[in-house]
Amino acid sequence: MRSAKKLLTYLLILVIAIVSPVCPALAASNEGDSKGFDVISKTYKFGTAIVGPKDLSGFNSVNINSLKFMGKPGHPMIPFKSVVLLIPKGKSIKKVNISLGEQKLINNVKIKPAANIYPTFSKSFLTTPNTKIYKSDAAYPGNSNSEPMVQWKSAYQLLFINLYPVQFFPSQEQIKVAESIKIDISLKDSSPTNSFANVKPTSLDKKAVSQLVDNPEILQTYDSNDSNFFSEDKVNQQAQSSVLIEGNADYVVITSRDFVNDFQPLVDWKMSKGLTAATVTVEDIYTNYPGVDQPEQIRNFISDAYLNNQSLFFLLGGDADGGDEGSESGDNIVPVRKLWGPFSDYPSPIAADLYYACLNGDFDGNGNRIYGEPGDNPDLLAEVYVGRAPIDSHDEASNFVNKTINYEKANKNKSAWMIGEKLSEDDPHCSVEYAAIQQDEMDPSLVVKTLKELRDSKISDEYVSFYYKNSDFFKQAFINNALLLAHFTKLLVKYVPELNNILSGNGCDSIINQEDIDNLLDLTTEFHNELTVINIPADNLQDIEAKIYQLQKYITTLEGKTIQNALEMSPYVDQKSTNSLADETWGGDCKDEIKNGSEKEFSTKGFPSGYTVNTLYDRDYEGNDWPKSELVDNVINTDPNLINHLGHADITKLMKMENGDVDSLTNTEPFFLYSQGCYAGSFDNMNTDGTINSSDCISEHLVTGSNGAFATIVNSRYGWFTKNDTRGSSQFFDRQFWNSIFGEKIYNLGAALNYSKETNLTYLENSDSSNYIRYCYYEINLLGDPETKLTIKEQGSPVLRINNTKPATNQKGVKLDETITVKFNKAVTKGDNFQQILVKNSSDEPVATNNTISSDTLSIDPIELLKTNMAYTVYIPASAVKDKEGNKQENSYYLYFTTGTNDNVIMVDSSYPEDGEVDIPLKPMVKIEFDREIVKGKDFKKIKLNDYNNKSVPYKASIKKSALTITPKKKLNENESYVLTIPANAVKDKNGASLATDHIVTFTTTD
Ligand SMILES: [Ca+2]
Ligand SMILES: [Ca+2]
Ligand SMILES: [Ca+2]
Ligand SMILES: [Ca+2]
Repeated sequence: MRSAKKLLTYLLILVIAIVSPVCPALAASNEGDSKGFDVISKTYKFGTAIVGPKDLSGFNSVNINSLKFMGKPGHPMIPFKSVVLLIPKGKSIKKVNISLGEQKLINNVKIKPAANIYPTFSKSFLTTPNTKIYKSDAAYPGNSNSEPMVQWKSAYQLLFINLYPVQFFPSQEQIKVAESIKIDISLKDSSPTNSFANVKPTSLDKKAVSQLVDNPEILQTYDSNDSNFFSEDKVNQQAQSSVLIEGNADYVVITSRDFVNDFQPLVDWKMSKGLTAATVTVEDIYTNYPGVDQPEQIRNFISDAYLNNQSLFFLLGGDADGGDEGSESGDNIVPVRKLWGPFSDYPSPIAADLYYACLNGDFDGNGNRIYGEPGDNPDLLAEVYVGRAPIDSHDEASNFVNKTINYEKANKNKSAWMIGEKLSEDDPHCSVEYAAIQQDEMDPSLVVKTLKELRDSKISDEYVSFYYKNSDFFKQAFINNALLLAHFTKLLVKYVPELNNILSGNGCDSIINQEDIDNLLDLTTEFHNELTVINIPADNLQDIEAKIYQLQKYITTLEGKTIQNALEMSPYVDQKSTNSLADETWGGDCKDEIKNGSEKEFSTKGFPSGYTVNTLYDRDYEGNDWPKSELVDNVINTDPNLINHLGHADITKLMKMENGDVDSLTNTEPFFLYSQGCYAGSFDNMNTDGTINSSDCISEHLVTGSNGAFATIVNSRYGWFTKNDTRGSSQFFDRQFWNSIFGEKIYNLGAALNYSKETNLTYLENSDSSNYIRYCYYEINLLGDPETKLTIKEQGSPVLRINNTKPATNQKGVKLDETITVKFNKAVTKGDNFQQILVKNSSDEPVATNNTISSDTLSIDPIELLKTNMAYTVYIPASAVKDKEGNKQENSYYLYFTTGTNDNVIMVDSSYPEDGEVDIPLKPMVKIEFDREIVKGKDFKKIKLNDYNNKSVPYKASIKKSALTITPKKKLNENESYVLTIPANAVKDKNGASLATDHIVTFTTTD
C-alpha cells in the first residue's frame, strides 16, 4: 500500500511543476544603545513581516528575518525576538518597561500552528490546531513580551526576555506587527544575591556570556582589578583551600573510596597535560558537607571547590542507579539529582547532572523537595563542567579511564558518521484517498463541497499540502478549482486497484519491471485522454501535456529500479523534498543540518570541509531500514571518531543495537557518540514505566565496556522530534552542540554541552510551559570526561585558512599602489578557482590584477593604480588555492578595504602632451598638471627629455602651484619621437608624498 501511495503521488507529480516558494528574506535591523549603568535601553527594530501563501487550510506562515519561533504544538507559530542582556556588576533590576513602536495591521492572515513534538520512541500524527485559540477573539500571544527571567553564570547576571512583535487575532484573521519594540531596564545598586558575585569569570565564561548577550559592552563592568578576585593567571593566584582540597584543582574526580585508585591514571594524565587535579571521595564529602541529602552535599562540595580551588571540571566517578537493583548495578556510587518532569504523560523525574554544573540556588526555590520546577527558578547557566563515568566495578572504571586517555593521547582526527533512522510512519488516513472514495458515491456538487471541506479542515494533508507548498501550478489547477480536483481524485480512485496490481501491495518498495512500465504508460495515456475532456484552461493543459510527455519518456527508463529510486531520480521532484513525498520523517534530515550546517531559525556551523563525514540513513538505504550489521561492521568497527545519531531508542536499544551487541563490539579506538534517542542514557536505569531496569542503559555499556565509546552525550529520558520537520527540541540541542565545536571552537565536552543548552535557553520561558526545551535541558547528560577535547582538524593537518591579509579587512586609507597579500596558515598552490579571484571597486568595476603564489602567500597585484577614496572588495573563492593534500578553504573569503585620499600618492591630473600623442609643435610647452600643489623632489634634476636616439634634449623645468612645465631649450626635430620621463620622486607635495611610479610620456612632433 505504501508503494501504491508513492505511485499515486508520483502520478500527481506528472501534472505538477515543482516550484519552491520564494520568500525574500528582509534584513531585520536592531539598533541599540546603552546609556550608562542606571538604565539599559535598547530598541529592537524588526524587518518586514513576510506572510507566506495560504496552505490548504488557509494557514499562513509569518516570518520576520532573524527571529525565532514559539513552538507550542497546536498553537500559532509566532516569531519572537530573544533578548539576553547582561546586567552591570553591582546592579539589580528595578523595573522592566516595554514599549511598542508603530503597529501595522495585516488582514487575511491565519498563522499556522506549530507541529506536534513526539518522543523518539513513538508514532506521530498530524498536528491539529488548538481550537480554543483559533476560535478566539483575543490576541495571541497577547503580551508583547515574556516574563523576564534572571539567570547567573559565575559572576554574571543575565536577563532573558522574549519580545513578540506579532499579535495574531484568530477570529478576525488579522495580525498586528510592531515595527520596533523598546526595552528599558531601570537598575538599582544592590549587594549581590549571587554566591559567586566575586568570582573572577574564566575566559570560557566570558566567551559564553559574550555569545549570549546583546550588550557585551557591559562585560567590562565585571573586569575588575579588585585583588580579592581570583585570577585566571595562576602565577598571581592566591592559593586557597576548600575543605577537602588544598590549592588549585582544575580537574576533580568525585568517586567512592573503592575507586580512587582506578581513577588515578586519569588524574595523573590530566596533570601531565598541565592541569591541576585532585580526587575526592563521596565518603569524605558526606562527612564534611551539609545538605538535605547526598546530592546536595556533593553539590555543596562542588561549589566550595569552584570557589576555593578554582575547579572547573568535575568527573562524577560512579554509577547512580537505584542500588543493587539488578545484575549490573552495585551501590549508588555518585547519586544523581532527579529534576521535575514536565509531562503528566511522561511523569518520571529526570536524571540530570546539570544539577552539579549549575551552582546558584538550590533548584528548589519553593522548598517542596521537587527540584527544577519552573517556580523553583532553577539555575540554568552553568558555573562548571560536569561529566559522569557511570562505573560500578574496577573493570568498568579501568575501561573508562583507558579509553579516555587513549582518545586524548591518540589525538587523531578521523571520520564522522551521521546515523539516521526512520522516525515516523505515514498516517494511513489520507484525505485525498478519503475524498476519492467518498466522491464516487456523490453527485458532483457534493463532491466539490466535500473537497472544499476537506481542504479547509485538514491542515496538513499528506499529499496535498506537499504539492500545495511546492507548486504554484498545482495550487491554481487543483486548489482553486475544486471541480478539477474532483475529476483528478476520481481518476485516482479508478487507478488505485490497478496501481495495487502493478505494485506488489505488500507495503514494501518494489522493483519496476517491463510489464509495470507498459501499464504505467497505458495509465498516463488514459490519464491524458481523460484530462482533455475536462475543461482546463489551454495554458494549463499544454503544461500538463508537456509533463505527461516527459513523464512517459522518463517511465521508459525505469526498468529494474525501485519506486523510491524512481522518485529520487525523478526530474519532476525537487530532490530536497523527495523524502516528504512518502510523508515519513527521517532522522537523516535532521542529521544533514549538522553535517552541512543550517541557518534554519538559528545558525549551525556544519563540519569543516576536509573532514570526512559519512552517512548511514534509513532515508537513503535500500528498503529504508539499514541492518544492524551495517552499523557494527561498516561504521563502528572501522574506528570512527564521531557518531551523531537520531533514531528510535530505549534504555537497552540504540542505533538498532542492544546491550549485548555493544558488549561484543571490536573497535580498537573509542569514539564519541551524540544521540537524540530516548532513554539510551538512562544511567539511573529508570525505565519508561518508572521501574528500575535490571541492566544498565546502553550508553553505560558503550562507555564502560572495553570497546565502544569513550564518551556519549545522551538522553536520560525521552528525545523529542517533530513529524515532517526538523524543529524537534532535541535537534536544537544537537545542532548547538556541534555549533559549539565547529562554530565556537569550544572543544571540551563539558563546555560544549553547557553551550548547547545555554544557547537554547531563550526558547524556555520562565512563566510558560515551553516544556520540551526544559525537558531536554535536564535530560541531556555527558557520560564521559568533561575535560576531554574533541579532536577536530586542529592537529596534524589543520584546516586551510587565511592567517592575515594586507591590507587588513576594513582597513582605510590603503595606498593606491598596494599589492594585496593574503597569508595562509600553510603553503598553498593554485586551486580550481584561482582564476576566479576578483577585485572590484564599489562601482562594481573589476580591477585587473596579477595574481601569484609564493609558499603560504597569495599576492594580488592590481595592474593599474587603485582609485582614490574608493571601497574595494577582494573575493577569494574557497577553492582559489589548495594545500598540498588538496584541501580548500572552508569558506570563500571577502576582504574589504578603502583606498586613501591622494595623501599618499600624487596623481597626474592631466598631461600635455599625452602619452602617444602626435603632431606636437616643435616648440612645445610640455605641461603636467598634478592633483595638488607640488614642489621639487629629490629627483627633480633627473627629469629627462630624450630623443629618438636616446640623446638628452636640454630643457627648462619649472613648477607653478600644481603644474610642472618643461620647455625644450631648442626647437625639436620634425616628425621625431621623444620620451619625457618624470621620475616618481621628481616632485613631491608638502607632506613629502610622491608619484607612485615614473610618469613617462612618449610623443611625436609634427612634420
Ligand atoms: Ca549559574
Ligand atoms: Ca552500572
Ligand atoms: Ca520545588
Ligand atoms: Ca546505571
